[in-house]
Amino acid sequence: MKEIASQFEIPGRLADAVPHGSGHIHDTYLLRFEGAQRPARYVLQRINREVFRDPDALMSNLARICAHQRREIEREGAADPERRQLQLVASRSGETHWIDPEGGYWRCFHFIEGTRSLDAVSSEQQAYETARTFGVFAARMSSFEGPPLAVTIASFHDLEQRYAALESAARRDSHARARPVRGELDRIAAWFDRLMDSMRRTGADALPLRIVHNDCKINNVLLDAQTGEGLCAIDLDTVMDGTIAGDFGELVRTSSCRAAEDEAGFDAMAIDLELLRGVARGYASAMGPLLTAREWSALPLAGSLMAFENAVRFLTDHLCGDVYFRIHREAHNLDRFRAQLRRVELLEAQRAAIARLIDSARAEFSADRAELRR
Ligand code: ADP
Ligand code: GN1
Ligand code: MG
Repeated sequence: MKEIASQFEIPGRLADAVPHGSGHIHDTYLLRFEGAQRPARYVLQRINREVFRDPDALMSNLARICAHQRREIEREGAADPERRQLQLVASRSGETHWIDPEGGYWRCFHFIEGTRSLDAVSSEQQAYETARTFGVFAARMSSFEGPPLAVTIASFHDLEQRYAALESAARRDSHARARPVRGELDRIAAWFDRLMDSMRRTGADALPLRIVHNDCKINNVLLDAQTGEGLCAIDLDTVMDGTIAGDFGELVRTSSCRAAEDEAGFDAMAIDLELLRGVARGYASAMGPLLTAREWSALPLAGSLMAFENAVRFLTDHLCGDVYFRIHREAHNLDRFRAQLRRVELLEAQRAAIARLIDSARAEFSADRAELRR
């Protein structure tokens, strides 16, 4: 670790390096440096190259996105600008990353002090702040200029392709894991048909593209550890063209109940409408004025779509031998899958109530709100 850390422009001496966070994709370490004017902490990450096939394009996106966010934050005149966005530390040769002799891509960020990321939400205020932070991030990206961002993962939220990948994994059954989930595969097939139909009915299959975050899960936001204020959207590797349904849906999936993603406890799984009100109001407070009527109409379905997409991806990975998402115990992806499929059922049962909360947020924050209130 010392050798890798020494490739970045960091003053002082490395005191320790420990694995950090609960992300499923990269290898993330927290570094503590001593000996310069004062101790300082950094986040060192090895990019997952199985997931991100073109790390050069990814890093070029990331540098442009960080610079744009920085400019917007300065223009807004927000307090504490360096805690509101990711900041890369340059390599000794002035690059955004360092490539090790095995071809591993490493990058380093300033650690944003005095913050925390949550794996489950526990109050309406937390849901509001999380959603608002992702909303603010996307609203800032609406003024992004220059050549289009590279596509870092193709067809990232393409439900038909995700479902086809599951079917083919089940057919191949490379790890002999399909038999115990036969019944669940049938349930998934039925949900797939129903949700595709709902997508067509609500217009969620024909939404405009805009630059979105694409991975708005709750632990990809840093909240101020003291005040709870949402400060910074992180994990920017999938920021590219996408739809509002992906972002809002991921917020609903991860912040509409008190359970963590892999937890299937009956009470904690219940959809909590107070939390959902926080999500709807928080996201709309920033993005509401920019949304079209068609986008608003797609929002009530978005959470079910993202819970379903993640369920399909977790089960696919379980069947393929856990090659994509990091797991921490045996059958972890199977547990995640079961919890997410249950979430689809619970969210669909509440779709009308969710739509009412979104309508209220629309009346409060959309561009045509005066008309809607009448
Ligand atoms: P992954 O793609 O594996 O989820 P992330 O980029 O989300 O990787 O990082 C994993 C975790 O590390 C985050 O959930 C967050 O808790 C923490 N983290 C990442 N970058 C920073 C940072 N600059 N400051 C503070 N914490 C960070
Ligand atoms: C991954 O990187 P992380 O842990 O924030 C995944 C998301 C999934 C999520 C499920 C690049 O997010 O798409 O929804 O796990 N990221 C990528 O927890 O595939
Ligand atoms: Mg993450």
